[in-house]
Amino acid sequence: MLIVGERINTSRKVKGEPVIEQAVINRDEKFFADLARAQFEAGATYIDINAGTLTSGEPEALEWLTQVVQDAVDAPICFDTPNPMALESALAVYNTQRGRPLINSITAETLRWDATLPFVVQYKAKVIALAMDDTGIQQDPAKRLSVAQSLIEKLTDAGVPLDDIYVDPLTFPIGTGSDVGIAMLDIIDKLMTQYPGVHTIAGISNISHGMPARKLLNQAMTVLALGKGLAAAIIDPNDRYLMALIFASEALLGRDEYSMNYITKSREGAFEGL
Ligand code: THG
Repeated sequence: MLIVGERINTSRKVKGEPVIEQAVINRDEKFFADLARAQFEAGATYIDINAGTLTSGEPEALEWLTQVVQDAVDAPICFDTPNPMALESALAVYNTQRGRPLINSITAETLRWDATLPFVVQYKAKVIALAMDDTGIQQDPAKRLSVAQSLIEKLTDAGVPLDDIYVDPLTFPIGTGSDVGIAMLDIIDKLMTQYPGVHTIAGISNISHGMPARKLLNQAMTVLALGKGLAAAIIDPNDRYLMALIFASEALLGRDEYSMNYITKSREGAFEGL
């Protein structure tokens, strides 16, 4: 499983305080170097950076975060912004030796599609396709599935290889409706069957928004989605139990030959005390 570390996100609060946002405003380099390193060492493949709460200062903030993160760790970056100007300034300073960038995300909204696609092509980026269009985010899973399908068609028509596309069915908080979890699993299932070779990704932590004991819901949702073939997850890689569950699930799902990764992690002590 491809792990996208979600912790560098200005909307994230720690004990109710917007400490991430404040650290960006303070340009606290060590804070973000440490956050990037902690996630990388815990097994994050990509480091997600999101400065979305800064609105007018977002392009400068995302550019600065790009430099700090790429100097701290040898991991590619997931550029998490709906703002093409922020994407442009961050990609312009991105060190491609860290690996191909992951653009998070493109949608079927006309303006966003037109402004984002050139960067996907220019930087040969991998891209997250979010299932929304000019009508906004649809509650109805059948509608989200059809937006996702049309995005896959549009991207491949534009020359983006299927292997570079990560479709995101959108994760709704389970508090907003009892069926949102099963709906998301169903979209993943259908996409994997209809488009062999395409990948799916999800911002798993959204599922638990507003609920008690969030980690449990995130852990359970990750395992369930893995069972449907989820290829990548935007999660907190510093949740050791979650990471252990991912290794266990992949072994059980035939995604880990001879359970080698599972056994190696165990030998390294990754599961100690769990
Ligand atoms: N899809 C895509 N990108 C995304 C999302 C998605 N990017 C943003 C978001 N959703 C994924 N990132 C987060 C980051 C933090 C949290 C949720 C999603 C979160 N954090 C807790 C909080 O703020 O209270 C803190 C959790 C903790 O660290 O303890 O909820 O869906 N493509």
